[in-house]
Amino acid sequence: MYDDNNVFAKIIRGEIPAFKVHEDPHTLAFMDAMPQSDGHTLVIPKVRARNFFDIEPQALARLIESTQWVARGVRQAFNPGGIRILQFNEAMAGQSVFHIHFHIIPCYEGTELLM
Ligand code: DGP
Repeated sequence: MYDDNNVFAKIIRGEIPAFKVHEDPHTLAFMDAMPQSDGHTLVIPKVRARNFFDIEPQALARLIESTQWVARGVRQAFNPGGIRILQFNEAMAGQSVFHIHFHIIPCYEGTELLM
């Protein structure tokens, strides 16, 4: 089940603003509005997909390729000690926006992360 009124669908449609760092025909990346650390970035597909289980394999492959590309840019821009790549499915697992997305979360010395 996919709700077209979720915030990421609105960002794709340009109905609400986002700090975009990458866009191609299939994916979009933008800064997280509630960052866990400096450089926390989200990568989403443009297709309607609620989660990891809903998305078509080809769209997932494109999303992962885009995530790798963006994560390389985040690493270069922020120079963290490490980077977490996270993805949650359903509220029980911590998902709050029901349009599949990957988190790119830079990790720094002395900074404790909630996710
Ligand atoms: P998750 O818990 O995996 O569904 O993460 C959703 C993330 O989306 C969370 O880190 C906060 C972020 N977020 C929620 N609403 C907005 C928004 O309107 N704009 C942006 N840029 N990020 C948002």
